[in-house]
Amino acid sequence: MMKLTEPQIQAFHKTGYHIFGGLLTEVEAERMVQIYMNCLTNHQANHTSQSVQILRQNEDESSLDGAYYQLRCAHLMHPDFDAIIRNERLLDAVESLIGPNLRIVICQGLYKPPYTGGEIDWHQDDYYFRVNKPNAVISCWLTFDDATVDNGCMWVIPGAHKRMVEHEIVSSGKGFHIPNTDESKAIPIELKRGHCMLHHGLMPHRTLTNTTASHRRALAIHYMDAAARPSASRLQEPPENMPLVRGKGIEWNVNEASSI
Ligand SMILES: O=C(O)CCC(=O)C(=O)O
Repeated sequence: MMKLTEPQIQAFHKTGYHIFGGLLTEVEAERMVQIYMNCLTNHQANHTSQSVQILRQNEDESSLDGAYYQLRCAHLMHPDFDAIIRNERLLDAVESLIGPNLRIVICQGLYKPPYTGGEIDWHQDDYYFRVNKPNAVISCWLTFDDATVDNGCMWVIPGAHKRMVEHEIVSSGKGFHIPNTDESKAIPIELKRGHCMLHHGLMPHRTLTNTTASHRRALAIHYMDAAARPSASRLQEPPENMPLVRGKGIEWNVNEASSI
């Protein structure tokens, strides 16, 4: 077991995030880039596929060049993505924070192409997931390219993970954001390729537009305590979208979703 140390756990509770460091080598990160791009091409070619989504678009909506892509449930698209969500070192760290029973809420492969307008504004993951237990969600953000302020790295607000705040629907209609966020204490988390960070489900976070000529590909893996239950809409997901990756989990039946 490679659990976090007690000081690391205390620091996480105080700040709401933890810089894990290297999970993949440079060579492994480059391999994941190739896998990512192949999955994107293959799933886009299949026009009936719901698995590739465009989350944000440049003002010129006819241009796909400005799009920000999501491989929804990336772990189902390639065994190497599936291996990452089950990485023992990563699970040990997550277990240190939310306990030994771990389920995936969603695993998203997120790509900001060069010069994309795809900003993801401030939000809390717990606002989407609505898990029925406090402190039950940890998100891992793993980058396959060097992530910088200029190409859309993660930003957090240390210590701002203590309560849920109101969100509004973003103007495109796809997703929510926190209006009028106080950004005075916000910090960017720049990461080398293959490195990752963890944050609390209530941590307000965002990523900005990629203004550079480089690509920014990352995997956002959202873990939850498998003894808890997510929102009704997530209960309707096919079980393979939300696999148990460690320990024991409560089971539910799709029909329960309508009664919640
Ligand atoms: O990768 C990104 O650009 C944003 C990821 C994110 O905010 C999330 O997964 O909640």
